[in-house]
Amino acid sequence: MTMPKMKKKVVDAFAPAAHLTSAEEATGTDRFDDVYTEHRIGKVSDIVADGNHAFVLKSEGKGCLRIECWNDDTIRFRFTVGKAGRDFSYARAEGVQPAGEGKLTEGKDKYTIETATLNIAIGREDGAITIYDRASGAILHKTQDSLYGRSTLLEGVHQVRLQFETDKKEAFYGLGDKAWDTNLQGSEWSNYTEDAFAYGKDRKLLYRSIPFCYGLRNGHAYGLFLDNSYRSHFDFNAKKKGVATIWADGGDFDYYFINGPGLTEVATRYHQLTGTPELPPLWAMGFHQCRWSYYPEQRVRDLAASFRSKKIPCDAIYLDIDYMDGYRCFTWNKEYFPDPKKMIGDLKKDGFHTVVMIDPGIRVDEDYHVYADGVEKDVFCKRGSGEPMVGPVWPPECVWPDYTNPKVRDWWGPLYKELYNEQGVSGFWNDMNEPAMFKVNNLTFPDDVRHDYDGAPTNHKKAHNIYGMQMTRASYDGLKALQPAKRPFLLGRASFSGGQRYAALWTGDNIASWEHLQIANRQCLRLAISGYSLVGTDIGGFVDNPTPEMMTRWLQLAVFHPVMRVHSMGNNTDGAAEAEAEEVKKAEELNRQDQEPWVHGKEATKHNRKAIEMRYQLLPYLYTAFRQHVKTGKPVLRNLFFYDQEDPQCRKFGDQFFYGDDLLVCPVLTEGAKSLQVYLPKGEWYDFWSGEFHIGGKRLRVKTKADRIPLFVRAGATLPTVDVVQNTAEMHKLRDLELSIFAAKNGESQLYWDAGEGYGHDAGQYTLRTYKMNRLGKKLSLTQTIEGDFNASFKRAQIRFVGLTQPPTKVVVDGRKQTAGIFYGKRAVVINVPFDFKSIVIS
Ligand code: NBV
Repeated sequence: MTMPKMKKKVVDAFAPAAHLTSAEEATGTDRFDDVYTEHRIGKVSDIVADGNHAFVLKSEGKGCLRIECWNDDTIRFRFTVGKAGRDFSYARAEGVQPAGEGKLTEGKDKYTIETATLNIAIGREDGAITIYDRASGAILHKTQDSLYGRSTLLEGVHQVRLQFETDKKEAFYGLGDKAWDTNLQGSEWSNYTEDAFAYGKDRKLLYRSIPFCYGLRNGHAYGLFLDNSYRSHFDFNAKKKGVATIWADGGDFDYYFINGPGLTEVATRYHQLTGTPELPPLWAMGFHQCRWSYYPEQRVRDLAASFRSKKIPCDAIYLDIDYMDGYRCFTWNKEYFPDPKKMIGDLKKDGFHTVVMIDPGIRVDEDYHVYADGVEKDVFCKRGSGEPMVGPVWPPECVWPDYTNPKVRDWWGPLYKELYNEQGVSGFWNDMNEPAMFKVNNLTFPDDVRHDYDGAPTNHKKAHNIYGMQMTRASYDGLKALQPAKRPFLLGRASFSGGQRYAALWTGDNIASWEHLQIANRQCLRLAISGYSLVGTDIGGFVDNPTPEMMTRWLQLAVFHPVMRVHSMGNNTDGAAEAEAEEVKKAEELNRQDQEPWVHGKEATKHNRKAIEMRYQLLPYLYTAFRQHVKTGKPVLRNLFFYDQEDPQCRKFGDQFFYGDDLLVCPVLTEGAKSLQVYLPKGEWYDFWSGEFHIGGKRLRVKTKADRIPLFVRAGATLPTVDVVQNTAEMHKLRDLELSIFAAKNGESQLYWDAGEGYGHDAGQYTLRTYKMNRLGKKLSLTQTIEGDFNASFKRAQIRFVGLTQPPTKVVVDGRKQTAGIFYGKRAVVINVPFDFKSIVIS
């Protein structure tokens, strides 16, 4: 018997909610919960050019579309419900303007805008968009009918949406801050910055909102960036098969299609739009030690002394909220820290920078100068009713500056003066700026809170996602104005696209678990390819205690995360008592153990020290990679598939990554691992530790050791390293730089070096060295070209040749035969030459 075929009911997951009635239906005198109107582009009657980079659609529908060619590969589509309002963006870097050109042609069914690389077709019938790669004719982006908007009588615009065709084989990456698997295909996410204490892998909302994703389709990569600060949602083929949907809870559907074809090209174009950070001070890339909280002063001094006596390098110590007087930002608890200036000065003499926390929640207290002055200057956020927005964070009653108001940002910056200019604090840590609020399930402000939004007042729905970013902007600009000759260092928690211009990020309140170690890496990678290269995690986990092995593995991984900071929840009770945060109290019971690199016994300390030392040895390389990011927008951390997006194996090994162009990192993320399967992509590689040569395009099982993680170097690379120092200030006294040459037929690498602080580099005070290698038979030559005038402390380069098949019999440096200063080791030949050498030829 054949069963009758059941018809599957098709539910449109994106249909208007049942309680809404359409404007067409609501024609009589009946009343409804709310009445909605749909906005589409409709029949297109004309497209009018506005200059040579922009085009405006004339159409029948209630939705308007403007298309702008920012360059040949970056196309902006701004869909508005009704006429377009002010063109304003917090995400775009200052001064970036559309500079591309498009040629418009009219066809029977469609209009076409042509750039050098893309054809953008706009359907006459409904304004649907199809983007073709001109070279191959392949479809890169095809909207499913028109862009769409929905408004209701009571809410105004409450949804703007794009649906585009996709299939199961397409991979989706990015989206900033999800702890989920690398490829987001088949999943759905929202963006609304949230205080995500002890988050899990599947937590939908985390601390940052970055509405930017990559698609990788038939080997061709593209990016989609939704420049909209409302809560946004990305459905990657989850609710509706064959379709990906991106929508936001208000505003314009203002999105950029960013063409590849390479993933790296997409990343760099995204950075052209949203900017890159400045080069951080070198100390910011050293090792940092944090805990909630180090106090009183003697404890901080003892901590610093322990680092030095145990010979574990360290550059910064952080003070969490307890350094403040009753959680009043910009004050000190004088009982714990009677003379902060003296303490900070002494720490500095010993090579430690002090970083302190500043929260946005300002204690309501008329005797507190920040509150009193803020009230007088009217800087705090207000409810829709006009009453101040008051709520609990650490103090039971707080108010929050409206950082979306330029006047408030100008008021905020100088508050750092005493800490920064007078007491010598080096850097700041902006926490709780989602903005986070205690006691309510909502975890944040209600929607009616008002914000200036830089002169276009609005409610919290629109301003929530950019609140934290604007706090870091106010802090960053303030620090810059207070000490223009210093590079600010700011560590922030909440942010939005473009926030990378102001602050480094840490991933928030993670957990000491093996799963979280993997998540930590994934989050850093995802953040890095989403615009935030200056990232790190709470090493060892914030909540709970790591096992010795976990702590070591975490440190070994974090050598390759641009921010390397240990942080833990510690056993702070005061904060929990006053704030009555139940979750904090619970977690606090689990957190009795310290998390400094020496607390897990002799053996673990040895491994931890080795990892931290390695960070310092590699700093010239890491700093160079970061400088490349600043200049080009190439992410510092890149998944393997950024190296080869055609190779499916590269997509499988999601935990491996590149730090810069030359190092391939294979972290150990599981307990008791005896070996690790790694994948070496096509190309030639050297094992960093053994010098062993490998042809890539293969899997390799590597035996793991307790004191290291597998690490490979690209053949052809010249890797700059230095001797171990105890802090970065010492690095500028070193006379020797080590250059390891990983022999190949040819190759090129760079070293960037400068004072590590200040802006001398803008006036040529830097040295950028390009090393080029060539091998022909037994003859291997290395040339160095030098740009910039920085007088580095390095006087000598120790050249280590790795991978020579036989020891050289002749060494010629700058045209002269060299006989002295050559050492034949087991794995490498070392030749000492002047730092400014021009060429070395060995044969
Ligand atoms: O200031 C205390 C903590 C801080 O240590 C942590 O790094 C932040 O992410 N802060 C959150 C508030 C604690 C909430 C549980």
